[in-house]
Amino acid sequence: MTTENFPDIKSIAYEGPASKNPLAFKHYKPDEVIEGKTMREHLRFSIVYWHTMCGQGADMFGAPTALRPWESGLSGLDLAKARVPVFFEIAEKLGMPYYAFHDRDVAPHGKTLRQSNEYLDTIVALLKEQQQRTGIKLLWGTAQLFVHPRFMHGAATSPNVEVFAYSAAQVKKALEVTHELGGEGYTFWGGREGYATLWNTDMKRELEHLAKFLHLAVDYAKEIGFKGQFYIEPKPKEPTKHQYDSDAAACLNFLREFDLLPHFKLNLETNHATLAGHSMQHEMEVAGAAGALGSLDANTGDLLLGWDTDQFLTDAPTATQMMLSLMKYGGLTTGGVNFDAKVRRESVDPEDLFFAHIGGMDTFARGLKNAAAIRADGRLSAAVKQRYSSWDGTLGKSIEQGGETFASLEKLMLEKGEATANASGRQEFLENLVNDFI
Ligand code: XLS
Ligand code: NI
Ligand code: NI
Repeated sequence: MTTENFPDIKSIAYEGPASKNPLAFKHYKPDEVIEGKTMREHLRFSIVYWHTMCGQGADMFGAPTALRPWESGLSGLDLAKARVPVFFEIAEKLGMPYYAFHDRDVAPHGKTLRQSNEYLDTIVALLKEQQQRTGIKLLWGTAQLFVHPRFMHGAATSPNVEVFAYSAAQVKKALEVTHELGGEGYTFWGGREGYATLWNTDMKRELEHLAKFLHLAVDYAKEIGFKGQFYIEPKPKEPTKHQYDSDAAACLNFLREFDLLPHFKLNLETNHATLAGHSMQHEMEVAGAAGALGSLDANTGDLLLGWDTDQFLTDAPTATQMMLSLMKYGGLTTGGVNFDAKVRRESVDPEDLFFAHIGGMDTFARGLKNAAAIRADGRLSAAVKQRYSSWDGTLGKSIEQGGETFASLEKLMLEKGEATANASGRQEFLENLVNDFI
C-alpha cells in the first residue's frame, strides 16, 4: 500500500472487556478456541463493499452526507479504482477474513454491456492484487440487478424477455469474476423479483422464469468449474411490495418445487427476518431444519422503523440466539457472518466505519461465547429433550417408525379414555436461564 488513508488507526487488537479504547475489541479474540475452533473460524466475518465504500448517507428525503476524502473530485472508473485500496485497508485493519461485493458496486455501469464488463475486469484485477497482498478472501459475489432502470419490472422475472437475457449475461460475467477471485459462494438476492400490483402480473410465469434463470446459473457454474455454494437471500418486501423470496419457508418451497434445493442454501439476513414478521432465530431454525442454513447477513432493523435500515447489530441477546441456532446446526462451513450493514446517515466520519464494524464483531463474539456457555451448561437442551420424552417411549417410537395407523391409535385411546396430563412448558424458567448467560 502506498498511502494509508487511516494513518491514525492501527490494526484493531483485542484488549478485553475492561478496555476503554474504542478502537479495540472487547470480546472478539480471533485465536481464542471455543468448542474446538477459533473464534475466527466460527464467525468467518465478512465486510461488504456496497455499504462500506458506496454508502453515501443519502435517503429518500435527503442528499449524501458521508465525508469520504479519498473520493474528492473523482467519478466513474477513477472513483472505482480509488476505493479499492481504501476498502482493503479498512478490512485488513479490522482483521476481516472475508469480503463480499456486487459487480456494480466495485465498478461503474458502462454505456454498453461490453463496456461494463471491461470496467469490471479492470477493477477485478485490482481486487485480486489486494486479495493476494492481504490474504482476505471473497465470501461471495453477486450481480446488482436492481439499480438500473432496465430492471424496473424485475430481472429474471421481467415481462421483457431481453431484460431476462441481459440479466443472464450479467450473472454469467459475475460468476466468472467470482470464480476468478476464488469466491467461496455466489448469492442471489431477488432485488426486484416481485410485483407492485397483481393486476399486471402473471405470477406463475414469473416464478417459472426465475427458476429457469437459477437453473441456467447452476449449469454455467458447472461449465466453468465454479464449486462455490449458491445462496438465495430471503426478503419479504422492499423495493417491491412482495418479493418472491419472501422468507426462509417460501424460498425452501420454491427451491423444492423447481428442483433447485440440492444446489442452494439460504443466506439469511436479520433485518429481512423481522421485515417478514419473524425473528432471525425463527428463520435460522427453518433453514437449519431443512439442512439449508448457509450464510448470515448480519445486521438489524430498528423496531420503530418499518424498513430495511441495515444497522449494525449491537444487541447481545439477538446475537446469542443466532449463534445458538448456528451451532446447533453445525456452524458455518461455506458461509460467513457478513456485515450487510451501514453506518447511520448522521455518522459522517470515515472512522465511524471502524466503530461500527468493531461493535458488530464484538457483539457476535459475545453471542458466540454466550451460546457456547449455554451449550456447555446443557440445561436448555436437556429441557427441550425432556419436553419430548414421551416420544422416546414405545408408542412414540412406533409412530415415528411408521408402525401405527389411525385405527391402532384409536384403539389405544378408546382403551385409555384420555391422554396423559401435559407438563409445564416452563417458558419463563427457560427465559431466565438464558438471561443468566447474557
Ligand atoms: C438488500 C440485500 C442485499 C443483498 C445482496 O436488502 O440485503 O444487500 O444482501 O444483494
Ligand atoms: Ni443482504
Ligand atoms: Ni437487506
